[in-house]
Amino acid sequence: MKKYLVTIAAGAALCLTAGAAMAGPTLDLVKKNGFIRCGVNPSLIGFAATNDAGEYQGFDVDYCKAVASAVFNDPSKVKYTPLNAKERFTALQSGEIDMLARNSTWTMSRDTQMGIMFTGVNYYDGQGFMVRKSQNISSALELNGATVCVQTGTTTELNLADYFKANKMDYTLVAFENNTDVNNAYDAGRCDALTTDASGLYATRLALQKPDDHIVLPEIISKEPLGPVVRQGDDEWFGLVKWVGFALVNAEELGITKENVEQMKATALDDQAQLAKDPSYKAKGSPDAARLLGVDGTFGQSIGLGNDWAFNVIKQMGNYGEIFDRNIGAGSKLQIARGLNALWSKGGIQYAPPIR
Ligand SMILES: N[C@@H](CCC(=O)N[C@@H](CS)C(=O)NCC(=O)O)C(=O)O
Repeated sequence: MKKYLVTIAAGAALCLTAGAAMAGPTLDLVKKNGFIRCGVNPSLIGFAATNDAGEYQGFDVDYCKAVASAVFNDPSKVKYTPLNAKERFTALQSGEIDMLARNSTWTMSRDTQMGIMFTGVNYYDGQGFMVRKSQNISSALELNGATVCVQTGTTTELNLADYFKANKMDYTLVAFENNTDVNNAYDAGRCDALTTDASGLYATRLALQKPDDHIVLPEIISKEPLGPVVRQGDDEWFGLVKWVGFALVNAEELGITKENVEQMKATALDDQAQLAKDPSYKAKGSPDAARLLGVDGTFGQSIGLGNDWAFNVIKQMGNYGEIFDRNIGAGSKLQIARGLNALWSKGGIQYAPPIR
């Protein structure tokens, strides 16, 4: 019996012990440089684009800033590299950037054959079509014989071929390496339809001469899980970038916002102090919040950071829902509905593993 108990205790110790803190080479370099080199889209309104002051803003930009907040408690510690579709992965492979946050679809070949890894999905998307209202088209299935504008080096051009083939339709391709050329060609009437990720269609439409003259057709022809990407071979950095995303989603689930995060942390600290005095004390805050905010446990250490890593992210950037709303959702020009990007508990599929 005694031997049996010893075995259980040893097993439990083994299962619960966290690994020693280890900063990977990328984090070391980032700390040495004093900033994160983040690859972003040159101009995709709502996701990554420069404002009048020449500063990058947007949903993807905020992911770079969230990582900078975790590492430096300062979202401004980012150096942005604008990259088009063709250049983006090479910039990561060559070490020119530390991470990529640029509406990039997580596919098997990209994830397994290119020396890069997707850290998660910050936006569940799908490919759609935009046409001029004057064409009186209400479905993509009416596009037989159409001329379609598309950007090269994307999943978009591959899905387009699949879709037309599957529906036994013909099309003429007008392809460009740069988005501006795609949009200008469509705006000038050189093609009947423009196709890209639905998020990109809404962003592109705003940049056209007369946005109201165009509609997005209802068909979504592919799965485009968009997410941040890092180089293979640095597990610690991969973990850090990945868990910043999970922290943002967990914060939304727990109702922790930019506004109330200080208060939530104070409550967690008070709970701990009361519990130390009286084990029967009923905590006011949730244990999940205490772990996320670094009050309980040492979770930051395992990704090479301090325990206030997630607290700093939420304090600087807000939670996932807040980032979504102000850049592309209800509080933005784009007005994109949460849809698939609502939390799993609210009808969407955004779901983060627990901090434990
Ligand atoms: N998600 C797709 C498409 C991403 C993509 O590059 N989309 C275009 C059209 S919205 C874009 O962002 N272009 C901006 C640019 O290259 O400047 C992929 O990863 O291949």
